[in-house]
Amino acid sequence: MKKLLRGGFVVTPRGSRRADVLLDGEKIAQVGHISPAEAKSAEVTDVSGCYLFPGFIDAHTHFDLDVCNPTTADDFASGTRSAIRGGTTTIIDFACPNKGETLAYGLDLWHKKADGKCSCDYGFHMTIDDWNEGIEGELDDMFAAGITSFKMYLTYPAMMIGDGAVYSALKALKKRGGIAGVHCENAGVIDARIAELKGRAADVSAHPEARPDYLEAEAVARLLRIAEAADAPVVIVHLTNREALDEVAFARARGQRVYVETCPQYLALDDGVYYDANWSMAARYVCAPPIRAEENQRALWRGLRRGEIQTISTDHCSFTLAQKDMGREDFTKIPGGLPGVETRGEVVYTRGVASGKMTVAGMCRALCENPAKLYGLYPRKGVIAAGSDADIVVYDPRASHILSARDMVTKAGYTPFEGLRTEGGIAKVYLRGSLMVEDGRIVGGPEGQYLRRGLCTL
Ligand code: DUC
Ligand code: ZN
Repeated sequence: MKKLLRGGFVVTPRGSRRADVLLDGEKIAQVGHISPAEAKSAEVTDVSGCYLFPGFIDAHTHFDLDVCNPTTADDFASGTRSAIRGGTTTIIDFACPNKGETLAYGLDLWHKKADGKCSCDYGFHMTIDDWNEGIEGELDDMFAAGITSFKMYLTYPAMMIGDGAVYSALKALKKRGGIAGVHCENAGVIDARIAELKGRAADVSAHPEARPDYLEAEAVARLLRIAEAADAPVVIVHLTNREALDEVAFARARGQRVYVETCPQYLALDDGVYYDANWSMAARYVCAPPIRAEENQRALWRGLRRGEIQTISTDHCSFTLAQKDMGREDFTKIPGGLPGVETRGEVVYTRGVASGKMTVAGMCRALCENPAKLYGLYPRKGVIAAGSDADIVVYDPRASHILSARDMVTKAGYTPFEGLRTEGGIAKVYLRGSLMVEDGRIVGGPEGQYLRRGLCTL
Protein backbone atom coordinates (compact mmCIF):
# COMPACT_ATOMS: atom_id res chain seq x y z
CA MET A 1 0.00 0.00 0.00
CA LYS A 2 1.20 3.51 -0.79
CA LYS A 3 1.93 5.88 2.09
CA LEU A 4 0.96 9.53 2.18
CA LEU A 5 2.72 11.97 4.50
CA ARG A 6 0.28 14.84 4.71
CA GLY A 7 0.64 18.41 5.93
CA GLY A 8 4.40 18.73 6.40
CA PHE A 9 6.99 21.23 5.16
CA VAL A 10 9.36 19.63 2.69
CA VAL A 11 12.88 20.96 3.17
CA THR A 12 15.05 21.62 0.14
CA PRO A 13 18.46 23.30 -0.23
CA ARG A 14 16.62 26.49 -1.09
CA GLY A 15 14.00 26.59 1.69
CA SER A 16 10.93 24.71 2.82
CA ARG A 17 7.44 24.53 1.38
CA ARG A 18 4.17 22.98 2.43
CA ALA A 19 3.81 19.78 0.38
CA ASP A 20 2.41 16.29 0.71
CA VAL A 21 4.66 13.33 -0.10
CA LEU A 22 3.44 10.08 -1.58
CA LEU A 23 5.61 7.00 -1.10
CA ASP A 24 5.22 3.98 -3.34
CA GLY A 25 7.22 1.02 -2.10
CA GLU A 26 10.86 2.06 -1.72
CA LYS A 27 10.55 5.25 -3.77
CA ILE A 28 9.00 8.68 -3.56
CA ALA A 29 6.15 8.74 -6.08
CA GLN A 30 5.01 12.35 -5.88
CA VAL A 31 5.64 15.60 -4.00
CA GLY A 32 3.07 18.39 -3.87
CA HIS A 33 -0.66 18.19 -4.39
CA ILE A 34 -1.85 14.59 -4.22
CA SER A 35 -5.22 13.91 -5.86
CA PRO A 36 -8.09 12.73 -3.61
CA ALA A 37 -8.19 9.44 -5.55
CA GLU A 38 -4.48 8.79 -4.82
CA ALA A 39 -4.93 9.85 -1.19
CA LYS A 40 -7.85 7.44 -0.76
CA SER A 41 -5.82 4.41 -1.73
CA ALA A 42 -2.88 5.34 0.53
CA GLU A 43 -2.19 4.93 4.24
CA VAL A 44 -2.24 8.53 5.46
CA THR A 45 0.06 9.87 8.19
CA ASP A 46 -0.52 13.38 9.48
CA VAL A 47 2.81 15.20 9.72
CA SER A 48 1.40 18.71 9.93
CA GLY A 49 3.71 21.23 11.54
CA CYS A 50 6.74 19.01 10.94
CA TYR A 51 9.69 19.46 8.61
CA LEU A 52 10.36 16.62 6.17
CA PHE A 53 14.09 16.36 5.49
CA PRO A 54 15.66 13.92 3.05
CA GLY A 55 17.20 11.09 5.11
CA PHE A 56 20.42 12.39 6.63
CA ILE A 57 23.71 11.09 5.24
CA ASP A 58 26.68 10.60 7.56
CA ALA A 59 29.73 10.25 5.34
CA HIS A 60 32.18 9.70 8.20
CA THR A 61 31.68 6.78 10.58
CA HIS A 62 34.01 4.17 12.06
CA PHE A 63 32.07 1.08 13.10
CA ASP A 64 33.78 -2.14 14.20
CA LEU A 65 37.20 -0.54 13.83
CA ASP A 66 40.24 -2.10 15.51
CA VAL A 67 43.10 -0.27 13.84
CA CYS A 68 45.33 1.85 16.18
CA ASN A 69 42.91 1.48 19.13
CA PRO A 70 40.87 -1.23 20.86
CA THR A 71 37.77 -2.26 18.89
CA THR A 72 35.09 0.42 18.82
CA ALA A 73 32.07 -0.10 21.06
CA ASP A 74 29.66 0.15 18.14
CA ASP A 75 29.73 -2.45 15.41
CA PHE A 76 27.60 -2.15 12.27
CA ALA A 77 24.53 -3.51 14.05
CA SER A 78 24.49 -1.06 16.98
CA GLY A 79 26.12 1.73 14.98
CA THR A 80 23.49 1.77 12.27
CA ARG A 81 20.66 1.40 14.81
CA SER A 82 22.12 4.44 16.52
CA ALA A 83 22.30 6.15 13.12
CA ILE A 84 18.73 5.47 12.06
CA ARG A 85 17.44 6.62 15.42
CA GLY A 86 19.19 9.91 14.78
CA GLY A 87 17.63 10.29 11.33
CA THR A 88 20.61 9.02 9.38
CA THR A 89 19.44 6.72 6.61
CA THR A 90 22.83 6.40 4.89
CA ILE A 91 26.27 6.03 6.40
CA ILE A 92 29.60 5.81 4.60
CA ASP A 93 32.15 3.99 6.74
CA PHE A 94 35.89 3.68 6.17
CA ALA A 95 37.10 0.25 5.08
CA CYS A 96 40.51 0.06 6.61
CA PRO A 97 43.01 -2.63 5.61
CA ASN A 98 46.21 -2.77 7.65
CA LYS A 99 49.47 -1.80 5.98
CA GLY A 100 50.59 -4.78 3.88
CA GLU A 101 47.04 -5.98 3.18
CA THR A 102 45.33 -5.50 -0.18
CA LEU A 103 42.40 -3.16 -0.79
CA ALA A 104 40.38 -6.20 -1.89
CA TYR A 105 41.03 -7.83 1.49
CA GLY A 106 39.95 -4.65 3.29
CA LEU A 107 36.78 -4.37 1.23
CA ASP A 108 35.88 -8.01 1.79
CA LEU A 109 36.51 -7.63 5.52
CA TRP A 110 34.26 -4.57 5.72
CA HIS A 111 31.49 -6.37 3.84
CA LYS A 112 31.78 -9.24 6.34
CA LYS A 113 31.49 -6.75 9.21
CA ALA A 114 28.48 -4.95 7.70
CA ASP A 115 26.41 -7.13 5.38
CA GLY A 116 23.10 -8.26 6.81
CA LYS A 117 23.56 -6.23 10.00
CA CYS A 118 22.74 -2.67 8.99
CA SER A 119 19.60 -0.75 9.89
CA CYS A 120 20.38 1.99 7.38
CA ASP A 121 21.89 1.96 3.89
CA TYR A 122 25.66 1.96 3.77
CA GLY A 123 28.67 2.45 1.56
CA PHE A 124 32.42 2.42 2.12
CA HIS A 125 35.31 4.76 1.48
CA MET A 126 38.60 2.88 1.08
CA THR A 127 41.60 3.79 3.23
CA ILE A 128 44.90 4.04 1.39
CA ASP A 129 47.49 3.45 4.11
CA ASP A 130 50.10 1.93 1.79
CA TRP A 131 51.06 3.09 -1.69
CA ASN A 132 52.72 0.83 -4.23
CA GLU A 133 52.09 -0.65 -7.70
CA GLY A 134 49.90 -3.38 -6.24
CA ILE A 135 47.57 -0.93 -4.51
CA GLU A 136 47.42 1.33 -7.57
CA GLY A 137 46.60 -1.73 -9.66
CA GLU A 138 43.58 -2.41 -7.47
CA LEU A 139 41.95 1.00 -7.93
CA ASP A 140 39.91 0.05 -11.01
CA ASP A 141 38.40 -2.88 -9.09
CA MET A 142 37.45 -0.51 -6.27
CA PHE A 143 35.63 1.84 -8.63
CA ALA A 144 33.86 -1.18 -10.18
CA ALA A 145 32.70 -2.12 -6.65
CA GLY A 146 31.19 1.32 -6.12
CA ILE A 147 34.05 2.73 -4.05
CA THR A 148 34.76 6.15 -5.55
CA SER A 149 36.16 7.95 -2.50
CA PHE A 150 39.29 7.20 -0.52
CA LYS A 151 40.91 8.23 2.74
CA MET A 152 44.45 9.17 3.52
CA TYR A 153 46.16 10.28 6.72
CA LEU A 154 48.90 12.85 7.26
CA THR A 155 49.17 11.61 10.85
CA TYR A 156 49.11 8.26 12.74
CA PRO A 157 52.17 6.08 11.91
CA ALA A 158 49.94 3.01 11.35
CA MET A 159 48.07 4.76 8.56
CA MET A 160 50.07 7.67 7.12
CA ILE A 161 51.83 7.25 3.79
CA GLY A 162 54.01 10.38 3.32
CA ASP A 163 53.68 13.41 1.08
CA GLY A 164 55.09 11.80 -2.09
CA ALA A 165 52.70 8.88 -1.82
CA VAL A 166 49.76 11.22 -1.19
CA TYR A 167 50.75 13.12 -4.35
CA SER A 168 50.92 9.94 -6.46
CA ALA A 169 47.68 8.57 -5.03
CA LEU A 170 45.83 11.84 -5.72
CA LYS A 171 47.00 11.73 -9.34
CA ALA A 172 45.88 8.12 -9.72
CA LEU A 173 42.44 8.92 -8.24
CA LYS A 174 42.03 12.04 -10.36
CA LYS A 175 42.64 9.96 -13.50
CA ARG A 176 39.63 7.82 -12.56
CA GLY A 177 37.35 10.65 -11.42
CA GLY A 178 37.71 9.70 -7.75
CA ILE A 179 38.32 11.85 -4.72
CA ALA A 180 40.19 11.54 -1.42
CA GLY A 181 39.33 12.77 2.05
CA VAL A 182 42.41 13.54 4.10
CA HIS A 183 43.02 13.71 7.86
CA CYS A 184 45.20 16.77 8.27
CA GLU A 185 47.48 17.12 11.31
CA ASN A 186 51.26 17.51 11.37
CA ALA A 187 52.53 14.12 12.58
CA GLY A 188 56.18 14.95 13.28
CA VAL A 189 55.71 18.07 15.38
CA ILE A 190 52.83 16.47 17.30
CA ASP A 191 55.07 13.52 18.19
CA ALA A 192 57.79 15.90 19.38
CA ARG A 193 55.29 17.80 21.53
CA ILE A 194 53.95 14.54 22.98
CA ALA A 195 57.51 13.67 24.01
CA GLU A 196 57.82 17.09 25.68
CA LEU A 197 54.55 16.51 27.55
CA LYS A 198 55.64 13.18 29.07
CA GLY A 199 55.71 14.79 32.53
CA ARG A 200 51.98 15.47 32.22
CA ALA A 201 51.06 11.99 31.01
CA ALA A 202 48.14 11.64 33.43
CA ASP A 203 46.70 14.98 32.41
CA VAL A 204 44.05 14.91 29.66
CA SER A 205 44.67 18.56 28.77
CA ALA A 206 48.05 17.52 27.38
CA HIS A 207 46.11 15.98 24.47
CA PRO A 208 44.83 19.24 22.93
CA GLU A 209 48.10 20.98 23.81
CA ALA A 210 50.05 18.38 21.80
CA ARG A 211 47.76 18.91 18.78
CA PRO A 212 47.14 22.68 18.42
CA ASP A 213 44.97 24.16 15.70
CA TYR A 214 47.90 25.65 13.77
CA LEU A 215 49.41 22.18 13.27
CA GLU A 216 46.13 21.16 11.68
CA ALA A 217 46.24 24.34 9.54
CA GLU A 218 49.83 23.55 8.51
CA ALA A 219 48.79 20.08 7.34
CA VAL A 220 45.78 21.49 5.49
CA ALA A 221 48.06 24.00 3.73
CA ARG A 222 50.57 21.27 2.84
CA LEU A 223 47.90 18.91 1.58
CA LEU A 224 46.42 21.66 -0.57
CA ARG A 225 49.80 22.39 -2.14
CA ILE A 226 50.23 18.65 -2.80
CA ALA A 227 46.76 18.62 -4.38
CA GLU A 228 47.74 21.66 -6.45
CA ALA A 229 50.78 19.77 -7.74
CA ALA A 230 48.61 16.74 -8.51
CA ASP A 231 45.88 18.95 -9.99
CA ALA A 232 43.35 16.94 -8.00
CA PRO A 233 40.27 17.76 -5.92
CA VAL A 234 40.34 16.89 -2.21
CA VAL A 235 38.08 16.77 0.83
CA ILE A 236 39.39 18.05 4.16
CA VAL A 237 37.67 15.80 6.69
CA HIS A 238 36.75 16.92 10.20
CA LEU A 239 38.09 20.48 9.84
CA THR A 240 38.00 22.17 13.24
CA ASN A 241 39.29 25.72 13.12
CA ARG A 242 39.46 29.15 11.53
CA GLU A 243 43.09 29.05 10.45
CA ALA A 244 42.60 25.76 8.65
CA LEU A 245 39.58 27.25 6.87
CA ASP A 246 41.72 30.25 5.85
CA GLU A 247 44.10 27.85 4.10
CA VAL A 248 41.16 26.41 2.17
CA ALA A 249 40.19 29.94 1.07
CA PHE A 250 43.73 30.53 -0.25
CA ALA A 251 43.62 27.30 -2.26
CA ARG A 252 40.21 28.14 -3.69
CA ALA A 253 41.50 31.57 -4.66
CA ARG A 254 44.21 29.74 -6.64
CA GLY A 255 41.44 27.91 -8.47
CA GLN A 256 41.56 24.58 -6.63
CA ARG A 257 38.55 22.35 -6.01
CA VAL A 258 38.40 21.77 -2.25
CA TYR A 259 35.53 20.37 -0.17
CA VAL A 260 35.29 20.70 3.60
CA GLU A 261 33.61 18.58 6.24
CA THR A 262 33.18 19.54 9.88
CA CYS A 263 31.48 17.72 12.78
CA PRO A 264 28.97 18.61 15.54
CA GLN A 265 31.59 18.33 18.29
CA TYR A 266 33.57 21.18 16.68
CA LEU A 267 30.46 23.29 16.14
CA ALA A 268 28.93 22.89 19.58
CA LEU A 269 31.69 22.17 22.14
CA ASP A 270 34.86 23.97 23.21
CA ASP A 271 38.21 22.86 24.59
CA GLY A 272 37.13 23.60 28.16
CA VAL A 273 35.96 19.95 28.20
CA TYR A 274 39.59 18.81 28.53
CA TYR A 275 40.16 20.79 31.72
CA ASP A 276 37.48 19.09 33.85
CA ALA A 277 38.91 18.15 37.26
CA ASN A 278 37.27 14.74 36.89
CA TRP A 279 39.69 12.70 34.70
CA SER A 280 36.99 10.54 33.13
CA MET A 281 34.80 13.55 32.32
CA ALA A 282 37.71 15.07 30.40
CA ALA A 283 38.99 11.86 28.78
CA ARG A 284 35.68 11.03 27.14
CA TYR A 285 36.19 14.01 24.78
CA VAL A 286 39.57 12.86 23.46
CA CYS A 287 39.50 12.77 19.68
CA ALA A 288 41.79 13.90 16.90
CA PRO A 289 41.84 16.64 15.88
CA PRO A 290 40.80 17.83 19.34
CA ILE A 291 37.87 20.09 20.19
CA ARG A 292 39.03 23.71 19.84
CA ALA A 293 38.71 27.09 21.54
CA GLU A 294 35.23 28.57 21.34
CA GLU A 295 35.97 31.30 18.77
CA ASN A 296 36.43 28.60 16.14
CA GLN A 297 32.74 27.66 16.41
CA ARG A 298 31.81 31.06 14.97
CA ALA A 299 34.19 30.56 12.03
CA LEU A 300 32.72 27.12 11.30
CA TRP A 301 29.08 28.27 11.41
CA ARG A 302 30.02 31.22 9.21
CA GLY A 303 31.79 28.85 6.83
CA LEU A 304 28.65 26.74 6.60
CA ARG A 305 26.47 29.79 5.92
CA ARG A 306 28.82 31.02 3.20
CA GLY A 307 29.08 27.63 1.54
CA GLU A 308 32.79 27.34 2.42
CA ILE A 309 32.03 24.15 4.38
CA GLN A 310 29.92 21.64 2.49
CA THR A 311 29.09 18.84 4.94
CA ILE A 312 28.58 18.02 8.61
CA SER A 313 29.37 14.38 9.37
CA THR A 314 30.20 12.87 12.74
CA ASP A 315 33.48 10.91 12.74
CA HIS A 316 31.51 8.55 14.99
CA CYS A 317 34.21 6.39 16.61
CA SER A 318 32.83 5.12 19.89
CA PHE A 319 34.72 3.86 22.90
CA THR A 320 33.28 3.09 26.30
CA LEU A 321 34.43 4.95 29.39
CA ALA A 322 36.17 1.73 30.49
CA GLN A 323 38.12 1.75 27.19
CA LYS A 324 38.98 5.43 27.68
CA ASP A 325 40.36 4.41 31.11
CA MET A 326 43.25 2.66 29.32
CA GLY A 327 44.90 6.07 29.21
CA ARG A 328 44.72 6.93 32.94
CA GLU A 329 48.52 6.93 33.22
CA ASP A 330 49.32 8.08 29.67
CA PHE A 331 47.06 10.41 27.67
CA THR A 332 48.40 9.02 24.37
CA LYS A 333 46.75 5.69 25.24
CA ILE A 334 43.24 7.15 25.57
CA PRO A 335 41.45 5.76 22.50
CA GLY A 336 40.52 8.73 20.34
CA GLY A 337 37.01 9.22 19.07
CA LEU A 338 33.49 10.26 20.03
CA PRO A 339 30.05 8.79 19.49
CA GLY A 340 27.80 11.16 17.52
CA VAL A 341 25.73 9.42 14.88
CA GLU A 342 22.61 9.34 17.08
CA THR A 343 22.61 13.01 18.00
CA ARG A 344 23.84 14.87 14.90
CA GLY A 345 20.46 15.96 13.49
CA GLU A 346 19.09 17.23 16.78
CA VAL A 347 22.36 18.93 17.79
CA VAL A 348 22.68 20.70 14.43
CA TYR A 349 19.04 21.77 14.50
CA THR A 350 19.27 22.94 18.12
CA ARG A 351 22.62 24.73 17.99
CA GLY A 352 22.34 25.79 14.36
CA VAL A 353 18.80 26.30 13.11
CA ALA A 354 17.03 27.15 16.36
CA SER A 355 19.90 29.44 17.40
CA GLY A 356 19.74 31.38 14.14
CA LYS A 357 23.17 30.27 12.87
CA MET A 358 21.82 28.20 10.02
CA THR A 359 18.57 27.80 8.09
CA VAL A 360 16.71 24.54 7.55
CA ALA A 361 17.83 24.85 3.92
CA GLY A 362 21.45 25.07 5.09
CA MET A 363 20.95 22.02 7.28
CA CYS A 364 19.52 20.18 4.27
CA ARG A 365 22.58 21.09 2.22
CA ALA A 366 25.07 20.00 4.90
CA LEU A 367 23.39 16.76 5.98
CA CYS A 368 21.61 15.68 2.79
CA GLU A 369 22.23 17.21 -0.62
CA ASN A 370 25.95 17.99 -0.44
CA PRO A 371 27.12 14.62 0.93
CA ALA A 372 24.90 12.87 -1.62
CA LYS A 373 26.47 14.83 -4.48
CA LEU A 374 30.01 14.70 -3.10
CA TYR A 375 29.93 10.93 -2.71
CA GLY A 376 28.05 9.92 -5.84
CA LEU A 377 24.62 9.13 -4.37
CA TYR A 378 22.54 11.98 -5.82
CA PRO A 379 19.64 12.02 -6.71
CA ARG A 380 18.91 8.54 -5.36
CA LYS A 381 19.71 10.00 -1.92
CA GLY A 382 19.82 13.54 -0.55
CA VAL A 383 16.55 14.93 -1.94
CA ILE A 384 12.80 14.53 -1.54
CA ALA A 385 11.74 14.22 -5.18
CA ALA A 386 9.79 11.78 -7.32
CA GLY A 387 11.98 8.79 -8.15
CA SER A 388 14.35 9.19 -5.20
CA ASP A 389 14.59 6.64 -2.39
CA ALA A 390 11.85 7.23 0.17
CA ASP A 391 14.30 8.11 2.96
CA ILE A 392 12.60 10.77 5.05
CA VAL A 393 13.16 12.34 8.46
CA VAL A 394 10.03 13.81 10.05
CA TYR A 395 11.36 16.54 12.36
CA ASP A 396 8.93 18.12 14.82
CA PRO A 397 10.15 21.63 15.74
CA ARG A 398 7.63 21.81 18.62
CA ALA A 399 9.13 18.84 20.47
CA SER A 400 11.98 18.97 22.97
CA HIS A 401 13.86 16.50 25.11
CA ILE A 402 17.07 16.21 27.06
CA LEU A 403 19.82 14.24 25.38
CA SER A 404 21.05 11.48 27.64
CA ALA A 405 23.11 8.35 27.04
CA ARG A 406 20.61 6.46 29.23
CA ASP A 407 18.10 6.64 26.38
CA MET A 408 20.51 5.94 23.53
CA VAL A 409 21.27 2.95 21.37
CA THR A 410 25.01 3.53 20.99
CA LYS A 411 27.12 1.13 23.00
CA ALA A 412 29.50 3.94 23.98
CA GLY A 413 27.50 4.38 27.18
CA TYR A 414 27.93 8.14 27.09
CA THR A 415 27.23 11.08 24.81
CA PRO A 416 29.35 14.22 24.46
CA PHE A 417 26.06 16.15 24.46
CA GLU A 418 24.67 14.79 27.75
CA GLY A 419 22.13 17.20 29.22
CA LEU A 420 21.55 19.27 26.07
CA ARG A 421 17.90 20.29 25.80
CA THR A 422 16.97 19.89 22.15
CA GLU A 423 14.88 22.29 20.13
CA GLY A 424 12.61 19.99 18.21
CA GLY A 425 13.10 16.30 17.78
CA ILE A 426 13.03 13.43 15.35
CA ALA A 427 9.48 12.10 15.24
CA LYS A 428 9.72 9.46 12.50
CA VAL A 429 12.30 8.07 10.12
CA TYR A 430 11.57 6.21 6.88
CA LEU A 431 14.17 4.12 5.09
CA ARG A 432 13.23 3.32 1.49
CA GLY A 433 9.57 3.63 2.43
CA SER A 434 9.71 1.51 5.62
CA LEU A 435 8.97 3.19 8.91
CA MET A 436 12.13 2.61 10.98
CA VAL A 437 11.72 5.00 13.91
CA GLU A 438 8.63 6.26 15.68
CA ASP A 439 8.61 8.37 18.85
CA GLY A 440 12.22 7.49 19.60
CA ARG A 441 11.68 3.73 19.20
CA ILE A 442 13.27 1.67 16.46
CA VAL A 443 10.45 -0.27 14.81
CA GLY A 444 12.25 -1.71 11.76
CA GLY A 445 14.88 -4.40 11.29
CA PRO A 446 18.34 -4.55 9.72
CA GLU A 447 17.19 -3.93 6.16
CA GLY A 448 20.09 -1.66 5.14
CA GLN A 449 21.49 -2.18 1.65
CA TYR A 450 25.02 -1.72 0.33
CA LEU A 451 25.29 1.32 -1.94
CA ARG A 452 27.50 1.24 -5.03
CA ARG A 453 28.36 4.88 -5.49
CA GLY A 454 29.07 6.94 -8.59
CA LEU A 455 31.45 9.87 -9.06
CA CYS A 456 31.27 13.25 -7.32
CA THR A 457 28.78 15.69 -8.84
CA LEU A 458 29.17 18.54 -6.34
N1 DUC B 1 40.06 10.65 14.93
C1 DUC B 1 39.56 10.12 16.05
O1 DUC B 1 39.54 10.76 17.08
N2 DUC B 1 39.11 8.86 16.00
C2 DUC B 1 39.00 8.11 14.81
C3 DUC B 1 39.80 8.58 13.70
C4 DUC B 1 40.17 10.00 13.78
O2 DUC B 1 40.58 10.56 12.80
ZN1 ZN C 1 37.51 9.51 11.16
